[in-house]
Amino acid sequence: MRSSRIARGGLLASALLSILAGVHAGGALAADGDALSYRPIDAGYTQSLALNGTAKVSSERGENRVIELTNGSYKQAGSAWSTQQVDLTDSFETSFKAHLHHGKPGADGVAFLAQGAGPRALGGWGGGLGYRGIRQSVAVEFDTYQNTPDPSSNHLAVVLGGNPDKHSATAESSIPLFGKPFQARVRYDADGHNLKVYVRSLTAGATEELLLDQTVDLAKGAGTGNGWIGFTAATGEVTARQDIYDWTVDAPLS
Ligand SMILES: [Ca+2]
Repeated sequence: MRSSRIARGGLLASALLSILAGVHAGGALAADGDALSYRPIDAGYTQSLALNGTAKVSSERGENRVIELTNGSYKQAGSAWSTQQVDLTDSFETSFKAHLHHGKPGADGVAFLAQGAGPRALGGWGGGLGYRGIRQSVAVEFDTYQNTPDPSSNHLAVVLGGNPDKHSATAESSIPLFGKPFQARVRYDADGHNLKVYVRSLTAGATEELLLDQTVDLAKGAGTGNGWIGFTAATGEVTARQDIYDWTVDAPLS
């Protein structure tokens, strides 16, 4: 089924526009059928990204485009979704870099989501992290501000149903989420309904660490097998600039 979809090269090529960076021929996903690798921010982003609220694309890191989800003002919320939908009944992997900065300390953090609400989805500000209220979603939050339900001001969590007051799993981050850029990798194994989240400091020689290893059905959480993936972030009475860049998606096309 996946192979046959991939084989319809002409249709896929036109659907992908310029976001397609190349065919991913190796890696663990290849054993489960060919996957496609694309970078929603870096090329043709006006078509490959849906931006909402305070989110915008800038190019502050040299030639690399950056999604600026919040710009450091109060009570902001922004979201950015890949317009290329992802088959949430299949395995995929995505990695990105985040830089949460410009506050002392800053709030509130960013979240990666798989969701079925659509490319205009945007939730509440502050502790809502820009996803509160997006009911058809599974969120992985990188939370830098301790609200009442939170274990700390430097934690990760898996959250279902757009309710950041209730964590399905939490982990203290092994690196500071605020202040310095970091890389995160999210890997979903659809057969085992397993979600793994890794983080790594961008400091030379730093190693990647597995922080979340959770059973969760993304298609069920998103309420659809054909969903959107992307990011939300928010500020409140405390603020930050919250940027996402170098975002790569390896996924079978839906
Ligand atoms: Ca929080």
